[in-house]
Amino acid sequence: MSEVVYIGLGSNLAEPQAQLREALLALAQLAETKLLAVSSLYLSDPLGPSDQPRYVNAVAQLECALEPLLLLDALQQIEQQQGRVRKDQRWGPRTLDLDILLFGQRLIDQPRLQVPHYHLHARAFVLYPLAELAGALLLPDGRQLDDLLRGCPFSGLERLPADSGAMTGELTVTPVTTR
Ligand code: ROI
Repeated sequence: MSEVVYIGLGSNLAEPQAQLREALLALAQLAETKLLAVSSLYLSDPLGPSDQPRYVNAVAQLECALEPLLLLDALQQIEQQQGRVRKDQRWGPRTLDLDILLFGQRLIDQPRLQVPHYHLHARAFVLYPLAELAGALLLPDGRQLDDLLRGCPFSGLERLPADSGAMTGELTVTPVTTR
C-alpha cells in the first residue's frame, strides 16, 4: 500500500539550492516511491546558533510504498552521498537535512524515528512550505495544519521566486503555489 509522505529539506552549506536540487533528483529516483510535488524554496533564518548562514528549505510530497524505517535509511543515504558529516555541535550548519515530517496517517514513536516530526508545529520553515502542498491537512494526532500555521508567524522566512531554484531542468515536478 502506498502512503502520502512529506519530507522536509534543508541546507545551509555548499550551495544550498544545488543541495536541494540534488536531493530532489535522488528522491525522484527512490524505489517504490513517486515524487508528487515540491514546494517553493524558502530562505530562512537559522534556528539554533545564529553564527551560521541562512538556510534554504522546502518540502516534498511523495507517494511511498516503503516502510518508514526503510525510507529513513534511504534518506540518510542521500544525506551521506551529499557530504553530510554529523558533528558534535547541536543545531550547527549542515549540507543536507532530510526529515520525514508526516507518513500517511501514521503515528511513529521509535528511537530512530518520530512522526509527526517533533518540531513540526514550531517551525515556520516547515509549516509554510507544507501548507503549499497540503492546504487543509489533518495530522494523525488530531491537529490541523491551519491551527499550527496560526500559531507560527511567517517570520525570518523569504519565499524565493519559482524560477530560482531546485525545480527546473530534468526535474519536471510543478511547484504548487496555492497560498
Ligand atoms: N534552521 C533553519 N532555518 N532551517 C533548517 O532546516 C534548520 N535545520 C536544523 C537546525 C540546525 C535546527 N536549524 C535550522 O537542523
